[in-house]
Order: sequence, then structure tokens, then C-alpha cells
Amino acid sequence: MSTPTQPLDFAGIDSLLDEEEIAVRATTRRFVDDQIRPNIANWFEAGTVPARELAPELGKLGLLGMHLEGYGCAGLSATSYGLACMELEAGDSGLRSLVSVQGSLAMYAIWKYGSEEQKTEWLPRMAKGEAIGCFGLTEPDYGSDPGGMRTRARRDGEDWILTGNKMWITNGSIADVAVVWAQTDDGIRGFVVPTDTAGFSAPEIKKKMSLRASITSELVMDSVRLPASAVMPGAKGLSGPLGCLNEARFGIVFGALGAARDCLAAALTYVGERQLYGQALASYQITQTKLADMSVELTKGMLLALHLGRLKDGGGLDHRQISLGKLNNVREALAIARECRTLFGAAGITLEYPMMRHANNLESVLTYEGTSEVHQLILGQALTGHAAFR
Ligand code: TGC
Ligand code: FAD
Repeated sequence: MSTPTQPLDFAGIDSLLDEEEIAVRATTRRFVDDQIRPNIANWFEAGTVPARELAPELGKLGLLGMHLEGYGCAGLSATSYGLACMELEAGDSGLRSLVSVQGSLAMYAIWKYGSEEQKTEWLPRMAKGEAIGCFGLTEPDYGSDPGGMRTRARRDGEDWILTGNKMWITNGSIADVAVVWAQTDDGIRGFVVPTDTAGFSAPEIKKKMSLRASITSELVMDSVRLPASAVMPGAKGLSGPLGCLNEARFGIVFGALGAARDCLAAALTYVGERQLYGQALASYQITQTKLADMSVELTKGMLLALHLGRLKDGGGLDHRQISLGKLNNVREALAIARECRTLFGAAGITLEYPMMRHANNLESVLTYEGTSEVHQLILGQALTGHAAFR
């Protein structure tokens, strides 16, 4: 029997988790409490994050590529991975991004589509956080519509010559290896590109108001010469990169709720302490209405995330169900972050409290991994049979 008394788990959803899931969550939460919370406001303000130092720590905890089997990866369940994402994003969406891009995009691409040589070369070091990966799909003119990408790889004898620009690439400037998607005579293919290859550069994008504790970059590929072995044999066509996005989107379904939970936790403490008109802010009906509604949305989002996790672990999760989860949970998390911010008045706009930082981060989360409109269109197509993208 669960008791509905935990403010942040009102429905007693914890009782649905198994021992492994609770242990992964506790370990990740401790890491975030010890290493992220004391520093995150400063990193966010400075627009930086010590990703190279954090990666080996995350690797030691088994959080990099944690849902993959073999090659030094932890081989844990999808639900455990989701719960870890939730704790990481309770710290900051930038931290979850670091882990998502490493494990669900760069490592997953190599794990799923790469040659044995590519897997043994990169995956063990990436799992340890000794090598960092990035995932280059988006281009300046092709974000929601990656099928139109202009980056091209052409054959030159046995070699490939890769030319083009990718935009908004998480971890780009610090990556040791870039998974880059390009048009070829044989359709869209993925390439494993060591970032020290001549002609490859990754200037960092600055002046961001969101995901400030995350590195975002452009990838410039100026006739990058690659050996024949650089292409990933298992991916042909857009379904290759989209298959990786399914993994990262799944993590976000849980992750976004971590940011929302962190905001609600801060708000519950604050409204109990803040005195207005001689009474605690918590004692007013309008405050309680806000808190109740946010608790309802957090609970619904968590039930949805857990259900999708169970489907994924059972092997029966459809990518359109992931779209449903990503659309709902990011949208509601952003609404919760903004609503919590109102409860703090002016104090809510500072980095003393997490709401504004989470809300600003969630603007990126709403956009990346498929914008909310793209996920609405995916659901619209599933519901009606009509594709309305074009
Ligand atoms: P469409 O014709 O529908 O599909 C092309 C081929 O792909 C297959 N497919 C999928 N396969 C696996 N998983 C999915 N989710 C799939 N969706 C479609 C489809 O069956 C087809 O296969 P085939 O064999 O017939 O060729 O493609 P479309 O060009 O009409 O595009 C559809 C659309 C809109 C769904 C897609 O382009 C899309 O999802 N756009 C959004 C792009 C996006 O999400 N980009 C994210 C970039 S990475 C990122 O943001 C990282 S942020 C990370 C962080 O910091 O956390
Ligand atoms: P656009 O596609 O230009 O969209 C603009 C607007 O038009 C949006 O509201 C969109 O929903 C809407 N729209 C698009 N198509 C339609 C349509 N058919 N009908 C109606 N409305 C439509 N990409 C990577 O490849 N790798 C990364 O690591 C990565 N990291 C990122 C990190 C950050 C911080 C951010 C912000 C982005 C990152 N991205 C990454 C890019 C991200 O995936 C794209 O920004 C996203 O896919 C949207 O593309 P766009 O920005 O070009 O917007």
C-alpha cells in the first residue's frame, strides 16, 4: 500500500519502482546534490560547464550509455535510464543533455549502426567518459526537416570527402568524436569522425539565454577526408538518425519532469516561509490552487513516463508514443517552472532559486529533439493518417 503523503510523489509512484531503479535514482541524486547543486548557478551565469571533468565522474557511476549492452556499458533497463535522466535534469537540463548526447545519440549510433572496429575503438572510452561524443544532424537551414540536409559525403577512391555545416550541436567543441549525418549517392549515411581530422572545426555558439551550462557548437567540415571505414554500415536513410532520436527523446520524457520537480520542491519550501499580509503564502487559496494543479501534472507526467519505460523495457514502445510523452512532459514541465517562478515574485528571477534557470533551459528542451509542433504533427499523422509536414 502506498500512502499519498509525499508532496513530490503524491500518488505513491515510488512503490512501482524496483530495487535497481531506486538504487540508480539514489546514486544519481547523490551525485547531483554533491557535485552539481553547489556549482550550477555559477556555471549557468558564466555560460560554461566543466564537461570534460564531469564526464569521467558520470562514467564511474555507469551513467554513460547506461542502457546499452557490452563494450563497457552498464546494460541497465530503459526505466533506470529514464530515472537517472530525471535526477540529472533536476540538477540542470545541461547536465542531462551532456549524458543524453553521449549515451543516447553518439554512443547509441555507434552501438546500433557501427562496425565492430568502430564499437571497440570508441564505446569503452566513451562509457568511461574518457572520450566525448557529439551528434551532428541539424543544419542552419534544416532543423525540423533533417531529410533536406546539405552536408554531403562523396567518394574519392576508397576515401570519403565530407563537406558541410551542422548547427546547434551539443558537446561539439569538446568532442573527441562526432557522429555526422550526410547525403551520399546512396542516401543519408552516418560517419564516425575523429574531431582532430584535418578540415574539421567546431566553434562554440555563445550569447545563449538557455542551456547556458552546456556547450553548443557549430560543426564545420571543409573537405574532411575520411577512410572507407568511417561510414557506419548499419544505417541507410533518415531512419538511422531518427532511431537515435527515439532514445534521447525517451530520456527527455523523464528528464523534463526532474526540472519540474526541482521547481515544485523549491516552491513548496518558499511558500511555507514567505509571510504576506501576516500569513504564510502557503495559506492562501490561490497558492494552493497553483500547487495542486502542478502536483496533478507532475503525477500524470510521471505515470506516463513510467508506463512508456515499462513498454520500452518490454520491447513494445512505438516512436509515436515517445512523441506523446516528449510533447506532454516538456510542455507541462515548462508550465510548472513558470508557475513556480510566479510564487517567488521578484526573488524568482534570480539564480538564487532554480525556477528561472530551469524555465529558460526547458525552452531549448521544447525545441530540440523535435519541436513541440513536430511532435504534434507526428501525433496528428498517427491519429488521422494524413502527414501535414509539407
Ligand atoms: P519520414 O518520411 O516520416 O521518415 C523517413 C524514414 O524514417 C522513418 N522514421 C523513423 N524511424 C525511426 N524512428 C522514428 N522516430 C522515425 N520516424 C520516421 C520512416 O519510417 C522512414 O523510413 P523509410 O525506411 O521509409 O525511409 O521523414 P520526414 O522527412 O517526413 O520527417 C519526419 C519527421 C518530422 C518526423 C522528422 O524529420 C523529425 O523527427 N524531425 C525533427 C528533427 C529532430 O528531432 N532533430 C533533433 C536533432 S538532435 C537534437 O536535437 C539533440 S538535442 C540533445 C540534447 O542536448 O539533449
Ligand atoms: P525550425 O525547424 O526552423 O523551426 C522553426 C519553427 O517552425 C518551430 O516552431 C517549428 O516547430 C516550426 N515548424 C517546423 N516545421 C513545421 C511544419 N511542418 N509545420 C508547422 N510548423 C513547423 N541538433 C543536433 O543535431 N544535435 C545536437 O546535439 C543538438 N543540440 C541542440 C542543443 C540546443 C541547446 C538547441 C537549442 C538545439 C540543439 N539541436 C541539436 C538542434 C535542434 O534539434 C533543432 O533546433 C530543432 O530540431 C529545431 O530546428 P530549428 O531550430 O532549425 O527550427
